[in-house]
Amino acid sequence: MISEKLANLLNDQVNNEFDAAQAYVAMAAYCEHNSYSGFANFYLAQAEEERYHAMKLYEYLNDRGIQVKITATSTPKVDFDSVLDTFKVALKQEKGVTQNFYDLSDLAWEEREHATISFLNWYLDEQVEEEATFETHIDYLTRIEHDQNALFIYEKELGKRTFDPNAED
Ligand code: OFO
Repeated sequence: MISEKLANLLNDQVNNEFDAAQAYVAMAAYCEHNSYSGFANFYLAQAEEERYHAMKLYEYLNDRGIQVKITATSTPKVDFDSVLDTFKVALKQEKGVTQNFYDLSDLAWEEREHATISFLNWYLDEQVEEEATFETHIDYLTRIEHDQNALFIYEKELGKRTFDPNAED
């Protein structure tokens, strides 16, 4: 049985994931506006992934007999100093999401809610991957920041990214 406290925190995370999606669309818009369509594509795929994360939580809550309450998303950051800056902001955001899942897991363990503990493990693994991805991009972009040719090639690579929900589970 999921307590009201745990259900509310899980519900908050549905909304946090939609917030993350909006933040990534805002980063895509910044990149697109500055003629970096490959980076914009990367962020649009990331936004799709965040919506998938939100809906996975949504389905879990439904399966547990809890009605999800969707709230308005918060206004994302829209001004950035550079493409590299978007990746730094993204990493910070991901670290915040990781903390959310640690808090959720702590509560699930406290309540001995074993099904929820098991469900949340997927997100904990996912967050390790997400943070590593952004850290790698920050390292590469820092290295090639002033090399327009390298930046062009790197951007084209990220322009190929697509989101495949079937590859997630
Ligand atoms: Fe949902 O993983 Fe990023 O935020």
